[in-house]
Amino acid sequence: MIRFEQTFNSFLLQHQEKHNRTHHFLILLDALISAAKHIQYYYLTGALKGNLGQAGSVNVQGEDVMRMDQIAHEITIHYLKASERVIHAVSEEVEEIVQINPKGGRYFVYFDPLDGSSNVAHGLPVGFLFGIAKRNLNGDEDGHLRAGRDYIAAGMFVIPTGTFTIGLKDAGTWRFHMDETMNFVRPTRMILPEDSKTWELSFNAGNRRTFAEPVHKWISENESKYAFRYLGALAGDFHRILANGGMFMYPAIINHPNPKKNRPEGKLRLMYEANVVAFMCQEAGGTAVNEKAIPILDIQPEKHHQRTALYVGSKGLVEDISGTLRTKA
Ligand code: AHM
Ligand code: MG
Repeated sequence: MIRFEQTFNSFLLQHQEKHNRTHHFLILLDALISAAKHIQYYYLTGALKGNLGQAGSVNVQGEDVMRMDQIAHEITIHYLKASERVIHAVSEEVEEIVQINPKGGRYFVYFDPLDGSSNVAHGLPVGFLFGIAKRNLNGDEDGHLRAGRDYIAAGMFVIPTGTFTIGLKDAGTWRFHMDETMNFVRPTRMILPEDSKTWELSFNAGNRRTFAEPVHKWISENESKYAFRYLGALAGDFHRILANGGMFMYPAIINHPNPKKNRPEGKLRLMYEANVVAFMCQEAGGTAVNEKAIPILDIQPEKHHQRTALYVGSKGLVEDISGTLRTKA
């Protein structure tokens, strides 16, 4: 039987018509898709081209930068420039804001071009995460430190499976698969399942004793009710949560035996990691909070590379752990 697919482009044109989006938004999304495909190509051929090793330098977070991270960053900046629609971008790979088209652009793009770098050397899944905000049309610019609630879209590509998920403001979260012609097809609206039978928990279990005592206790009391999955790349782990329900968490680390390894602010980055999944989760009927049970999307960032703890997923579970988080706040 022939199966007829809808492409992302036709989906987007219909979305444009229905939600009064400008063609500028479409051009920007096309640029991000081109970047993701290009990164995926490099990733798939990386082992052969020697791109999966260490580049010998450190990124702004003081971590080793792998060659693929740099390549993915350069590719993304190239396509954002070519789109001419971006004022500036914030990339996990670069400390400074990257000026793209300050006079003519309309959007800010916050992105992590290759998230989950510990998987790179093994050719395992990584993510390309992005959030988009619009320029301020109603007053002074604000340093472009936008809270997640002001994003108009956020998405992620799981590389190298080529699955693309995007949350569109007030228009749902949608998943697309890449077909053999490298087109994104088959839009599926993602709604977190209410039935807890399929719910999963996802967190770095090796860290559990380093979490705040009430969080550790909550895990001990609740973990046996759910399946446990952890890949170590947010895009892959969150991909499962969106489909199956449950909760991904990266709590604050405060009780590490080596105090230098504590991360009281959390590990993940607010603007291009936590906000991206929180935005998609909200559009799919879920929610996300930080260590103080404050909604992630309400946090007003003070700096572009700000970190946060993250609890994201099905409302029932995130609200349950929020009660625990409030008791210690
Ligand atoms: P990265 O930006 O250095 O790749 O780190 C972000 C990644 C996330 O994708 C993932 O959820 C988390 O870090 C995994 O961290 P850990 O290895 O501590 O479990
Ligand atoms: Mg990252």
